[in-house]
Order: sequence, then structure tokens, then C-alpha cells
Amino acid sequence: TSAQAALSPSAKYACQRQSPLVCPNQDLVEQLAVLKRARELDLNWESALSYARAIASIKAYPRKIQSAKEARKLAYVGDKTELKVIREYLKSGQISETKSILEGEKYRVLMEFSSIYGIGPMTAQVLYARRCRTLEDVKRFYKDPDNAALEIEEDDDDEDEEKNVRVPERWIEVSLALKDDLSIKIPRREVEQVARMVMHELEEIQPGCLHTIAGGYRRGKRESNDIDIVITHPAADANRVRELCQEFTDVLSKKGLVTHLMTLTGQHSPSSSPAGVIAKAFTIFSLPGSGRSRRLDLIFAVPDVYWTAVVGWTGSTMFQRDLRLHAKSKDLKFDSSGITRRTDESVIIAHSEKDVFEILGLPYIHPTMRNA
Ligand code: TTP
Ligand code: MN
Ligand code: MN
Ligand code: MN
Repeated sequence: TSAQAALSPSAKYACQRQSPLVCPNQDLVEQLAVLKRARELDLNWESALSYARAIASIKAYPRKIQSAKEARKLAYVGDKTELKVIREYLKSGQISETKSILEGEKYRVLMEFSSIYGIGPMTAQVLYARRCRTLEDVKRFYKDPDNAALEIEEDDDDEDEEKNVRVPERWIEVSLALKDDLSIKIPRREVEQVARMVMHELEEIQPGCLHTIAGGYRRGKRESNDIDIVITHPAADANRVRELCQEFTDVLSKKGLVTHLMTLTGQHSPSSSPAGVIAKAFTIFSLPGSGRSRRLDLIFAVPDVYWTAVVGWTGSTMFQRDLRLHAKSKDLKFDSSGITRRTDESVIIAHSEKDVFEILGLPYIHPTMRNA
């Protein structure tokens, strides 16, 4: 079929390529990722995106790159920028700019600040400009009432409306206090354990819910930064979905399983989906026994958009970005809250994950191959 033919390492969109978790050019990818991250932290989005695209393209390349000639054939490897550093890498095994960035103080400080949930590159830059160099400085900074109004952002600068989640600024202190816990990665079996516990609790207030553990876990990452669970119920309408999200987080809070609610959509948050078909709760979950705090994202969806939500929340971010762009090129609009025709805004319902790909005219790609 034409969809099958589109699946190629050199395809235009990341959602048309197989991107494994670890690729034959992994070391190169990781060195390029430092350049990408440095551009993000410098608020140079254009350059960051250019590197992100080159990295995604290399991740889908099935062989170890041997020559610059080979590298230049890859999509999004620009002659003046990416190819230059790749050439250096092929010669010496090292990108000198990557090395100097990693050795610099500013990068290290901005990386540390932006690793705090709620602090993105923009805020990190402001903090740096206000002479903060350590987390202690940041804590002091936020304690000063003159600075309390500093805006807090999410980590991502995406056009996706869902990414524009603002973490209420009162939580910055929570984030800082829990930083040590939250920076510990979560092994797969603990992700599964938390999901089991959460679904067990949900069964008590609403029997018969379905769920998928999404996020990096589903893409095969051995360790995750948080736990993302997409949930639906066959009979839930938009109202019930919002209600469930609220009720459930209340119950988890009362039981002490959720210690903090960072954002809850469907109330005052701007990030609830247009038709209200998705409700989200970004929480801090405390695993009984271990007492360790974990970030837990709960995404409640009506059945009609459950599979688009699963695809959306499985990521990766680049895979999602290109799903949207690819959809656009077919006069469709895709995001976690559904697929619509751009011409008449009619809704197309996907009844399975494979259906999502089929509707978009894409070959199915296994979650573990979506690590663009
Ligand atoms: P994340 O949980 O932020 O990232 P991840 O699961 O890929 O990796 P980790 O948690 O280990 O750092 O987001 C999961 C996916 O959900 C992401 O790939 C894209 C999507 N997503 C949205 O669609 N909207 C959002 O607001 C966020 C935060 C993520
Ligand atoms: Mn993120
Ligand atoms: Mn995640
Ligand atoms: Mn998440």
C-alpha cells in the first residue's frame, strides 16, 4: 500500500519512520542533543528545532554513519550546521562545542534550574540573570515577595495547546522541596506498581475503566521521569470524564496517595481540551512504604478520543509534532483530543490505536519505535 511505502528512514515526518530507543549512532545523537538543549536554554528555538529534526532523522537511520557523504543524505542534516559538527565527530569522535558547553558553568546551572518541574528555559534564564547559581539561590529568590510573581512555565515551547500548561506558581516551592525525590528515575516495575494501585483505587469509585500506561514507559524506556496513565470508561461522556478526574484525585488525596495536585484541568485551567473531552490531573503520588514522591499524570478521555489520547501521550514529543504536521498536510487536524477534517471540522473517530494511524494515512508504528 502507499502507506507502507511511506515508511522509510528518510521520510519527511518522524511519524513515518521507525525510531528505536537506542540507535546505531547513539553517541553522536547524544552529543548533538547537548547542542540542541543548549540552544533551547538560550531560547534559540529555531536552532534547537533544527537540531531536534536532525537528531530525529539520525535516530531512524539503521546503520552506523561512516562518512560525511553518507550523513548529508539524511533529511534535516543541514550543510552549514549539523553536517559541520557531524564531520568533526566522524573525524575525532567528539564535537568540540559539545565538550565546551558541558564544561561551562552556565549550561550546568541552567540545566539544573530547568530540571525543576515548572521551571522552563525562560524562567531559568531570568533566574540566572538575577544572579541565581544554586538551588538555594532559587529558593531564596522565590521566598522574596518581590519576586514571587515571576512567571513559571512548562518545559516545552510547543504549538500544541496541551503543552501550554502553566504550573501554578505556588507550586514552585513544592517542586523545589521535592526536587531530590522527583529527580530519581522510575524503573518500569515501579511504574507498573503505581498504575496497578491507581487503577485499583479507581475501580472502587468507577468500576470498568480502561487504561493504558503511556509516555516514555510505553516507548520502552527502562526508566521514566514520571508516570502517564490514559484512562477512559465505555459509558463516560465529557461531563462524567471531568467529574471522574476531579472525584478521583480527591479520593487519592484523601487517602494520602496523592500529596500534591499541580494542575487540574476542566476547571480554571486554560489547557482543557476544546470540547472538554479530556480532563487531566498532574499530581505528585506518594508510594506507600517507600514514601518516595513520584510525578503522576492522569489523563481522562471520553471513549471516542481514547485512542488519540493514547497516541498523543505516548509521544515522543517529536513524533507528536510530526503527527500534527503530517495530519495538516492531509487537511486533517490531529491532537490528543481527536482527529477532525480541516475543511468542515467533522470529527473522525478512531476505534483502536491502529485506526489512528490508518485514518492519518500512516503505516502503523509500534510504540517502541516512536522514540524520535
Ligand atoms: P512526558 O511525560 O512529559 O514525557 P515522556 O513520558 O516522553 O518522558 P519522561 O516522562 O520519562 O520524561 O510526556 C509524555 C508524552 O505526552 C509526550 O511525549 C508528549 C505528550 N504530552 C502532551 O501531549 N501534552 C502535554 O502537556 C505533555 C506534558 C506531554
Ligand atoms: Mn516535558
Ligand atoms: Mn512521562
Ligand atoms: Mn508526563
